[in-house]
Amino acid sequence: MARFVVSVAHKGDSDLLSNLPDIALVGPSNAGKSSLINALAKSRIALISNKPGKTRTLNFYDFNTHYVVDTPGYGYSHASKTDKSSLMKILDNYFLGPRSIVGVFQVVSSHGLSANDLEVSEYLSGHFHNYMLIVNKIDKISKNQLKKLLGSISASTGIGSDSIIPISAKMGLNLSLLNLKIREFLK
Ligand SMILES: Nc1nc2c(ncn2[C@@H]2O[C@H](COP(=O)(O)OP(=O)(O)O)[C@@H](O)[C@H]2O)c(=O)[nH]1
Ligand SMILES: [Mg+2]
Repeated sequence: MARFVVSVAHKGDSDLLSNLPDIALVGPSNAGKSSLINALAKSRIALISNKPGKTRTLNFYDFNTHYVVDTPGYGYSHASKTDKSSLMKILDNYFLGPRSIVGVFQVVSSHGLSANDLEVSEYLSGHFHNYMLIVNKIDKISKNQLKKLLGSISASTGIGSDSIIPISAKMGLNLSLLNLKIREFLK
C-alpha cells in the first residue's frame, strides 16, 4: 500500500528518501494533484483542501516501486512575490537536483490552460521527454466540450493527443490508462 513519507522543504530532508525513482506531479493549485494521489493510492494519504496554495513543500508518497511527488502549486495568484519565488526555488532545486525523475505529469483542470500553464508546459516538455499532460475534472464537462478542449490544448501546446490524458480523480475515470503510462515510465 502507498504511504506518505516525507515533506521536503530543505535539501537535508531528502536524506530520509530511498533511491526509488520519482514520478512528479506539477500543476496549479486546485487542479486536483492531491485528489489524484489519493485516487492512485486508493486511500486518503494526501490532504485535499478547498484553500488553494496549501502545499509549500515537496511531498513524497511511497508507492513501493516509485515515489509520487506532489509539488507546490504554481500560479497561485494570491501568493506574495517572495512566496512565489521561494516556490519556484523549491521546484528548480528539485528538477535540477539529484533525484531520478522518470516521469513528469502536469495536472490541469478542465477549464483549459492558463498563460502560466502554457509556460510551465513549455519548460517541462523541453526538459523531460517523459512528460505528459493530465486534464483532470472531466466529470465537469460534456464529451463534446472535452473533445474541443483536447483539440485546443494540442493546438496551443503542440503536445500530441497521445500525450494528453483526460481523467477524473474524483470519479476514477481513466486512471487505468494513467497507471499504464506510469508503468511505462518506470521501465
Ligand atoms: N469535480 C471534480 N472535482 C475535483 C476533481 N479532482 C479534484 N477535485 C476538487 O478540486 C479541489 C482541489 O483538489 P486538490 O486535490 O486539493 O487539488 P491540488 O491543490 O492540486 O492538490 C477539491 O475541492 C477537490 O475535491 C475531479 O476529478 N472532479
Ligand atoms: Mg494539494
